[in-house]
Amino acid sequence: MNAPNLVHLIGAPTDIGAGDRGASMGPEAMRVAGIDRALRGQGLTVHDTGNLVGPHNPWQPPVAGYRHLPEVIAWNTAVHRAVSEALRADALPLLLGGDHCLAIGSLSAVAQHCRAKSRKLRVLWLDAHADFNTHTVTPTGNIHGMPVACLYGNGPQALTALGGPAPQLQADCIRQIGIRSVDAEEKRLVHAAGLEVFDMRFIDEYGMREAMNQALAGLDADTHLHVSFDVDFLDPDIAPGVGTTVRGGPTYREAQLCMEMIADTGLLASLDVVELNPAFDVRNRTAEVAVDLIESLFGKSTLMRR
Ligand code: HAR
Ligand code: MN
Ligand code: MN
Ligand code: MN
Repeated sequence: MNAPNLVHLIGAPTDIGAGDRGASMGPEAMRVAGIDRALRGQGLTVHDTGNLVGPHNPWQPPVAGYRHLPEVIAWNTAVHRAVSEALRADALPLLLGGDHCLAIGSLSAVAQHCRAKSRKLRVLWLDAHADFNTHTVTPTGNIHGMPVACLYGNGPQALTALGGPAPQLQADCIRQIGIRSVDAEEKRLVHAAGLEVFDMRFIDEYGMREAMNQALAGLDADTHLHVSFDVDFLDPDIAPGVGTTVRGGPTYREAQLCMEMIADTGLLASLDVVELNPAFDVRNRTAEVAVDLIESLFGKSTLMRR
C-alpha cells in the first residue's frame, strides 16, 4: 500500500489543552510559511480544507484534574470527524494544530480506520514530553499533557472512546522520540505501560540514526505510519515558537535525519503538526523550520547519491 498522493490540510485553531495561549494561531502561521507550496513541490496534490470551528478558550482552572474538558471534547470530536473524512477520501490527513490534545481526535480516527482496514499501525510521537499524564497525577490539568494516556484508555470516556471502545492504541504501537521532560508520576506510568521511548539520552549515546532504525523496525508494506510531530521536539535554538520549550532537543540536522528516515519508508499515511505557538516565535522562524522539515518528511532529499 503506497502512501497517498493527496493531502488534506486540516486547520484546528485552538489552544484549549495548553498552558499558554497562542497555539490557536498555528495553522495560519504554517500557511504563511508555505506549507501548501512545499507539499506541492514534493509532487503532492494539496486540498486545504480550511479551519475547523470550536469553542473559544475560557481560560479556567482545572475541574477534577482537567482544564476545559467540555471544550477539549468538542475540538477533538471535530478533528476526529475531519481526519476520518480525509482517510475515507484516500487522502493523507495533515492536522495543523493547535495544541497536542488534538492528537486524541486524529489518532482515534486513524486507529479506527486501521481496524476497519485490518492494517497495522505504527505511531511515531516526536516530542519533548511523554504526554502520558492522567487527571490524578497531572501537575497542571492541561490536557495537552494527556493525549497518549487517553489513547491508551486512561482518561475521560468521552475522549478515550472517540474512535469506538477504548483503548484506541495497543501498547506496542507507539515509539516516542526526543523525550526529555517527564513528570515524576508520569514516568512511573510510562514504565508500567511499557512504552518504547527513545529519549534524548538514547539519542546522545546512540545517535538519531540508531533511534530511528529501532523506531521504524518491523514495519511492512501494510503498515499505516502516523507521525505526531509536537514542534517542541526540536531544540529551542531552532524552534523558539512553542509554549513549552525544553532545552537539549534535536538539532536541525538530527531532526532532518529523523524526517528523511521516515520518508524513506514510503509509509507515512497521516500527520499531526502541533504546539506551534506564533506568540512565542521570532519572525515565523519556527513555522519555517517546521515546513522545511515536513518537506523532508515527504521526501525532499539533499542526498547527492541515491
Ligand atoms: N507534563 C506537563 C503537563 O502535563 C507538560 C506537558 C506539556 N505538553 C506539551 N505537549 N507541551 O507535549 O502539564
Ligand atoms: Mn506533545
Ligand atoms: Mn511537547
Ligand atoms: Mn529538507
